[in-house]
Amino acid sequence: MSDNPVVAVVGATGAVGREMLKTLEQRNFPARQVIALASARSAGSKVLFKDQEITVDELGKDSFKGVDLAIFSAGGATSEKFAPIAVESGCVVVDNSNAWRMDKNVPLVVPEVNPEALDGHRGIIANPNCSTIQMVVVLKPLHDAGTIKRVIVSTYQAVSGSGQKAVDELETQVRNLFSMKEIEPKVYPYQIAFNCLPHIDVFLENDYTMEEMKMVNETKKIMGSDQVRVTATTVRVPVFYGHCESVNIETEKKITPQEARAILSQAPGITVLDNPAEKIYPMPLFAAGEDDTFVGRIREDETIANGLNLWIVADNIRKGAALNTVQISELLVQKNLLRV
Ligand code: NAP
Ligand code: 12T
Repeated sequence: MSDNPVVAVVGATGAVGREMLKTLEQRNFPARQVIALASARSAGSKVLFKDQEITVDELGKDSFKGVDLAIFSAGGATSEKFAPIAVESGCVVVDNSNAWRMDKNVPLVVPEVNPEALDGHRGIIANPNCSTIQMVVVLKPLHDAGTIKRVIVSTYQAVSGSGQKAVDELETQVRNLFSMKEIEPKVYPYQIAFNCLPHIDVFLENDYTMEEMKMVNETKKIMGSDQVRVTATTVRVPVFYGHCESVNIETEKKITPQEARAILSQAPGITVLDNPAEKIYPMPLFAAGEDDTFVGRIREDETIANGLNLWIVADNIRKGAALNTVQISELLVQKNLLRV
């Protein structure tokens, strides 16, 4: 492609969509024009991009004429219906929803882990789940060093993962509790303020949640290995931005904590924060707004021969969503893959 691409952001008014516009701007993505799309609810409203107000248009079948790259962040149902329409109109789609991730014709990409998966794409590329992204960024260099056999992960996920309404709900509940008003849960089934909910996305027949099974299945697909066994418990905590994960791994070859720190310090997209004596460890409060994935509390699992425990934190809206999507888009430009 000789000209810079025309980019459409679908879901531009949402928590992820607004961060997407900010990230495209901050990283100076080479867009000839940026178009903002959302539902009829916010058609006509304005979003900011490079100090300019862009008027939001209602998403429709004709929205993608003249568009080269369509970034979707408007829910699975919207992606399911409109991503094929966008591809039909000549767009390449990078999709943030769960709709296409496990389709065998759709690459599921974390640029630090499997950029080669983009080659030969058929028009739709999927951005993985936020919890999967930050975990595989850390697992990949350790897998290359010692071959991971098994992963046990528990997550502590921020409310921003479920959209702007959930951010507002936590804030309202905290305010109401301090002024002795009634709490009325809407986004979540129970009060989230001062609580933890071991329930993210829907429950499945095996009694795991969909969020847990995304971590299991997406990790295998991105790491390109069915041999990595993963089991997950995903928990919503009353934090606004930043997901945390307690991750236990078992490897074929022993990796000492010192070796793991050295490997991870050299790996792309990772900052090691691990000095217990100085109380240095990753926390969501400090990861929020940052691009890197932070890892610390690296220590030996003393119950098995080759095991490590790790604590991984990242901004779920940035690396977990908008940043990873923009990094994929940058790779598409660099690799000249914006035409199918
Ligand atoms: P959000 O704050 O609720 O925003 C939703 C956005 O989608 C809004 O812009 C909304 O527009 C738009 N939208 C909703 N229904 C639509 C429709 N029928 N047609 C067109 N636009 C529609 O949610 P969010 O947190 O930004 O999440 C958006 C998407 O990103 C979801 O698919 C979610 O699964 C995904 N996501 C992925 C990750 C990840 O793990 N990678 C993390 C978070 C979210 P209006 O203003 O018109 O309502
Ligand atoms: N339900 O991209 O609620 O599949 O935190 C991401 C986040 C789904 C997804 C959440 C979710 C996704 C959430």
